[in-house]
Amino acid sequence: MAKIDLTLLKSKFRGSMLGVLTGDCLGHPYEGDELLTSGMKIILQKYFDKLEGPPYKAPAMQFTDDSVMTRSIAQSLIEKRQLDLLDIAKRFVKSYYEEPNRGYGPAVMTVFEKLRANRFSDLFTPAKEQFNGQGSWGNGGAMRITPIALFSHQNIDLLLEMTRKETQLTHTNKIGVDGAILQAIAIRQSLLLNPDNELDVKQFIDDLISQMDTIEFDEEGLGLVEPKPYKIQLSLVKTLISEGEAANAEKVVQKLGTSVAALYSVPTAIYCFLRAQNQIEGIITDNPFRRTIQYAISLGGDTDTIGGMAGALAGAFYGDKIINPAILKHLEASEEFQLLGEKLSDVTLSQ
Ligand code: F2R
Ligand code: MG
Ligand code: MG
Repeated sequence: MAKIDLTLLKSKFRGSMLGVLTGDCLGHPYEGDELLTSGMKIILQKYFDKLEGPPYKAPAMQFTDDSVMTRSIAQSLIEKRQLDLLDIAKRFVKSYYEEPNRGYGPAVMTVFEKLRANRFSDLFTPAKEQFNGQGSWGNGGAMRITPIALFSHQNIDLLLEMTRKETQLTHTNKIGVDGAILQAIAIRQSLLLNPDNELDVKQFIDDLISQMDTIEFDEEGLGLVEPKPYKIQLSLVKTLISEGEAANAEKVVQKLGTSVAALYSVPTAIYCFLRAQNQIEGIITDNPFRRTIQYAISLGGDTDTIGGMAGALAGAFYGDKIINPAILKHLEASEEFQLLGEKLSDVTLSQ
């Protein structure tokens, strides 16, 4: 991978943090919807056009749990300059009790309640107890992992360790943890590539597949029927990408999924980012960041989270200059997220 100059790297930190926020704010009104009909896609196109057009007054688009938890991790890393799980857990719980209606996952709220009840004396048992001891396989770990991936991008072993530990505060099922790892290594890859060169999409997926090959082993001897589920999903991503326009939205949703399950949303987000390297029928824009998020939303399902994860990848690849400032003006807390990206880059790059 080519060396990235410091100014560009800092822009990529800001871009990735803003990518989460943008996908979350613009995606959440559609969360839980079916795959958008062609009529709905036209309305979405006009909506994005309007956001990018001349300024108009409207209430800011609100963010949800995805951005709240991303913000908590970024704030903690900036203040503590290392992974401080107790601090992160406290921030998660504080934000949840301050604003419980930010659209949290139905089960993860129990973790926050138990952490508060045990006064943070045991950080991991509440998550381990979820779903009768199976732990959550939701995408809540992956949706918030951006600051960890940025902070630890220089050291892959540190990235894996930090991602595992932090995710296990709420998600202990291997599928939930490995989903967060896949998103983190995909952000790292995007960060380390030069956007002036055309993205080698096939190589990008092959690199992810080879890394997941070593990460996805049946470490607990659970006798999993298929021990490499993310590898399989990534192979599907590769096949769909190779099909180009022939891979229509129905097929993409059917093969990759758009649910709250990490396995059926993290590879989908990666696909959205990679697919948006080229024009997509019905999405009229020359801006690949917008195309990534608009396409992710058009697939329906967990739109805020898939939009946010895909946005994090696009922002980490292109940097924040790619994001139309007119769109950012319509988002709650966009200045705060830009600043968090800036401060996180200062802390990371001064170590
Ligand atoms: N909660 C939502 N969306 C619901 C609609 C919100 C509405 N628009 C509003 O604003 O009120 N979105 C957020 O939740 C997802 C992240 O969830 P997370 O953090 O992973 O939570 P949880 O509860 O741990 O898991 C989610 C669900 O997955 C199923 N599940 C997980 N593990 C399971 C297991 N081992 N066995 C069976 N089911 C399991 C459960 O249904 C969980 O509740 C994001 O979309 C975020 O935006
Ligand atoms: Mg959400
Ligand atoms: Mg969601």
